[in-house]
Amino acid sequence: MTLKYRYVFVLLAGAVICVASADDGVSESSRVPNGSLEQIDAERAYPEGWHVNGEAAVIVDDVVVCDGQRSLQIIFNGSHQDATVYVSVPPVTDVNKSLRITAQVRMHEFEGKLFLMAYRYPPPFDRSFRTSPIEGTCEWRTLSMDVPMKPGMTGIQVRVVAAGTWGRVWFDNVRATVVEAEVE
Ligand SMILES: [Ca+2]
Repeated sequence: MTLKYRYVFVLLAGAVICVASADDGVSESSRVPNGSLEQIDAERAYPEGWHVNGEAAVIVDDVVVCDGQRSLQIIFNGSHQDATVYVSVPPVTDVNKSLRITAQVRMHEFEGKLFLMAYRYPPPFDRSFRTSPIEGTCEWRTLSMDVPMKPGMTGIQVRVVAAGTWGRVWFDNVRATVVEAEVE
């Protein structure tokens, strides 16, 4: 191998490594573990760190994705159903900060309510945080809300909630980034 070709090889190897780390879908600044939904718990066949409640079917989708190779799809079949898909996020100790929670969502003929929700742990929960509900059909778009920190917090539970009768909902790339808290 000549020096010139070795140089090209090193460049190519570097590019492959960059692509592999970008596939993760979560930058260093996001505090949501496995927010990209890419890591699958083999025993549960479900994204690591994520849990689900409710009657609606929630499946790992490897075709319709926003980032990487996986999203979660929630399917409604005509009767009223709901699904709450949730993850625990570590808090920020600085009470002058907020966590900005964002998720990419997509809908197809969804009749119901889709929104993000968050609770500040530990209980009792003084208040909940949620985005305005959406429905209908849309390509990938961002839902976002800010959750201010308070003293003694042990974590935040971030929920993607869908309740409805018909259609399909996808979400991917759930993130929590630290921002300055707005003065209330
Ligand atoms: Ca993904």
